[in-house]
Amino acid sequence: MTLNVGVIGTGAIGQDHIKRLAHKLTGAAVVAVNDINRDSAQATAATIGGDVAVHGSGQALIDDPKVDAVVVTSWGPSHEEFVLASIAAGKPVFCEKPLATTAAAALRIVEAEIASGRHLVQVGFMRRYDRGYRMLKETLKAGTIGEALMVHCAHRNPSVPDFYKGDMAITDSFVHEIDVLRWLIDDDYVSTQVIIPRRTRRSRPDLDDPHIILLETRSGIRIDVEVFVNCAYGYDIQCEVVGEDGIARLPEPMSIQLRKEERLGNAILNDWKLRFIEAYDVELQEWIDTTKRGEVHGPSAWDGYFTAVTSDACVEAKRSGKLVPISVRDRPSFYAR
Ligand code: NAD
Ligand code: NAI
Ligand code: ISE
Repeated sequence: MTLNVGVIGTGAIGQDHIKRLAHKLTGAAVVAVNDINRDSAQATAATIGGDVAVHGSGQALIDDPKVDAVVVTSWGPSHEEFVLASIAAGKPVFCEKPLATTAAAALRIVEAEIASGRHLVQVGFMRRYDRGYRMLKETLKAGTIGEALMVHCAHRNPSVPDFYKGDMAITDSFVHEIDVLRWLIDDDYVSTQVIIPRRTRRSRPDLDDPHIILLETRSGIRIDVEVFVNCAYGYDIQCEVVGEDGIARLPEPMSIQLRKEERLGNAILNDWKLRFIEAYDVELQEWIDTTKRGEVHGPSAWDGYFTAVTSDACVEAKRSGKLVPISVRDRPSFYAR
């Protein structure tokens, strides 16, 4: 059986996911698209081939009886509407991160999913599917470096587009660390603090850059993350866990080491699409396979909610310059681990 998918949002990652679903992965077909920019939806539909419906609204796509499951790759602020509509229609929905741009909106999704009585929502936190992060998690689980004490990370983009402003370093970029570190060390956060160092000359007045974000976990692990989205030199994701008996580091992406002209070096990637290309493939293939079995195994609406609560606390900590507690209600039994 083929899973017939409708995709809302045919921008950068929407087009990328459509190529995967239609041409690379197995078991799915893209049968419908929608974008607020109709020309973009139309042009994307033409690249898919076959009979692809171009709908005038996200709701019309969700209501299309040919659509078995929905992929939401539109702007973050529009996610809540489409995820709630998918739940109301009883259709499985894969939503790109963030699940919603505020904790209140994410909670509305959690409550709607619980009320529906079915697991329908998966959030696009693809780092959990990255081979390097998975190896790091296995190393920690095996006890090779003892108990984790500290985690040092960096999230660096070469540059960001003009629409990227305000708190997006937290709400659009740092959300990946919020999700993947919680999964990696299997612990929840209790407080955060945000430090704004000297601003890079490459940033704009409407965007603080870089940030240093500190998190403390329930068991007392301290995490520091540098988020630097105009670092210029490349797209670079770093993660080092300091344990009682040793240190474990996220592997660098594979690249040829060159000895040339009195230099020894490796190329550095410059695009998130390439850095996590395998992770996106594994994530969506698993989503197709589990959706067909009526299951959800990936990051859940609860994970999306936890991330949104943490992200809201970080934004508050940035504004106040103070340590802000992170308090999340108890995990509902519906989302038992
Ligand atoms: P984009 O701007 O290229 O694409 C978004 C598209 O959504 C645009 O074509 C826009 O016209 C459309 N859109 C916006 N509002 C809509 C609405 N109400 N109805 C229908 N279409 C609408 O952005 P992008 O880079 O593709 O990012 C999309 C989402 O994916 C964001 O949530 C972003 O955070 C996420 N993302 C995730 C990753 C990842 O690594 N997992 C990477 C990039 C982006
Ligand atoms: P853009 O401003 O070029 O295009 C946004 C689109 O949204 C337009 O098609 C416009 O018609 C539509 N739009 C306008 N008003 C709207 C509204 N009220 N509600 C919904 N849609 C509306 O911006 P761009 O470059 O397309 O990116 C927006 C999204 O893409 C963000 O969510 C961002 O996270 C993500 N993104 C992130 C990248 C990154 O590297 N950080 C790269 C590209 C996109
Ligand atoms: C972008 O939206 C992504 O999700 C990328 O993975 C991230 O590294 C980048 O900073 C975001 O803007």
